[in-house]
Amino acid sequence: MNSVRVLARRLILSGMHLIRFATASSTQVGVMEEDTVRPLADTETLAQLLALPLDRLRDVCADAEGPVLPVDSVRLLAPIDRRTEVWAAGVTYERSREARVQESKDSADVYDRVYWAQRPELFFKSVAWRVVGPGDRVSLRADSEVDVPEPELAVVLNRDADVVGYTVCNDMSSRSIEGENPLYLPQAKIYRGGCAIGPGIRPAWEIDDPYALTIELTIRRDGGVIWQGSAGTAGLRRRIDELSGYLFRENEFPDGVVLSTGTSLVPELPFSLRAGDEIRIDISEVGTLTNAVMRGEDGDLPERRAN
Ligand code: DO4
Ligand code: MG
Repeated sequence: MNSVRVLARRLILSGMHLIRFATASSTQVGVMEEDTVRPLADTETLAQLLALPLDRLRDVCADAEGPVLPVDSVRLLAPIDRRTEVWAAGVTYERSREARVQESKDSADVYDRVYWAQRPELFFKSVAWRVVGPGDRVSLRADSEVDVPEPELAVVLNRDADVVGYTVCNDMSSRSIEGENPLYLPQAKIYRGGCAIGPGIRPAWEIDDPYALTIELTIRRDGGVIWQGSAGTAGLRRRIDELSGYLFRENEFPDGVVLSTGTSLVPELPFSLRAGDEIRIDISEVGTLTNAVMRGEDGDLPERRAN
């Protein structure tokens, strides 16, 4: 077992989390509390839960009973499956606006305009099967020169657009490709190993104030810390219901959706991630997501899941 996975397991949090996990014989959905996991009987996928009304989902979590597994005996998977999509909001914090204006060759004004505009920037980020889980490796594109992690609070919404919980998202980004031309955004953002989520979903009813959380990013290289920073969700320029309201306009999400709310931490240029780095994102009350970095095909690929 690699050291990142060991670390990810040790960083289990207080409070309840909805998780996907694998044992030697199966993939299951369960409730993780402290050091234990309780599989949810009759629930095969998280998507099933995101198709329920919020109060039913709450009952399912409260009624979880059955065998209790030690968390060390399971492997945590990205908390997303089936048709649940990942979307992301952009330029929702002043730091993201500033960093994009700086990296952009000729189109700095589009970032300024979208920061102030009424309509937010929302973009598709990932299908469920391509999402990297806690302890797995995220990737740098082989054709990119400047790459950063984007540590973001992600909101998990059910099919009715109710916030059911929160998780950590790493919206990996190629700054060199996006900076070349904003129309290259899908290539800068959507690629193999470009999105990590986890470790679980902290239920909405356990978070008092999503605008009072702390996000910390730590990047380790060759045994030392090469970059570290922290920021608060208080700096989010948009409200969560504003972002989800736009996302659900003219769209439906029958298996729910994960909406990442944008980055408030961007390492200064010319910093770029390298293969072998380790990225750790801590969001208070929500969780810690740790992933090692590989480049292109040079390493093990994120697991491909059929469900
Ligand atoms: O505008 C491009 C993407 C912005 C983004 O991903 C962010 O602000 O987090
Ligand atoms: Mg982002």
